[in-house]
Amino acid sequence: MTLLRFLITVGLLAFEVSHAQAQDVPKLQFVAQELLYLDQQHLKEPSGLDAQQNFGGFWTVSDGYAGLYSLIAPSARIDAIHHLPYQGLEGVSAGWTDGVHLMVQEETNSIIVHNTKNPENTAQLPLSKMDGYETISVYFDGPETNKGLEGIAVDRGEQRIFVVKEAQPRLLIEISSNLDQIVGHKKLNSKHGFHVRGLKDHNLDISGLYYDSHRDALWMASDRGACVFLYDPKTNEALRLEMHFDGDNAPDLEGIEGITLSASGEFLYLVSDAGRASSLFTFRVLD
Ligand SMILES: [Ca+2]
Ligand SMILES: [Ca+2]
Repeated sequence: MTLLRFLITVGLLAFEVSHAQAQDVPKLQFVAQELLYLDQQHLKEPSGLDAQQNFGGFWTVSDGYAGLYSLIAPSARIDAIHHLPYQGLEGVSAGWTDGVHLMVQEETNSIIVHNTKNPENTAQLPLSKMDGYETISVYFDGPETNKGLEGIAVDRGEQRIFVVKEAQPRLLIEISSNLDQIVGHKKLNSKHGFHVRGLKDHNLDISGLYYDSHRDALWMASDRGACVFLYDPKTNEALRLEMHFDGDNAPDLEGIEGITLSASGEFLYLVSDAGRASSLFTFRVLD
């Protein structure tokens, strides 16, 4: 093989690989924004989101009120509130076992376990009481209490639970299925794909988490980055997803703190904690 032919062959192979990767990356097409600021029901800071796979609704939590909200969409209205003994909740996942909701409380860096069928047994499980905490304790030292847990997601198939620390540093933590052990952790650094042009690295946060069993990947929302990352835990690489809008009416995604997919994976949903502009956003996922 001549050198020229070799170079052309290598070039074509590289093109095919990058082309295949580009095709595998989903894009997001904006569909709708519904305001989600419900003063009377104390839902003023929507901060976590999960889909109710059988009913088409959602679960959400709010920092400022100790409640787990069942939400109907479209029309973004509340159909039930489960009152909880804990507030300051920043993330929710309903996919663990039937009736059980796992939430995160930022100030104490705890997982809250709540069973809607047995609500008096709600438990608060601080990471600091779990086996293996010494492997991550250095990241939680210091007086800053607003850089703690912001998201939770579950992989029901493999019985994995993930939580994310928002910043300083951004950290993905895996918890054992019986919620008593830190199994592993990964820093979500700029070199892993977590960067947004124009935003300093220490300002980029991760504020919402969802596990996608079809892709074996984690979807992550960023409040300050106003964007969505798709993260592959096997390669430790994240991609920031392109968003498409009709015309110039791009929604303001600053403050997004919750993220989930529809059961079919066809739609991505986000909630924002943005005062009276707090909203539920719908995007179509284009593969
Ligand atoms: Ca919040
Ligand atoms: Ca925070």
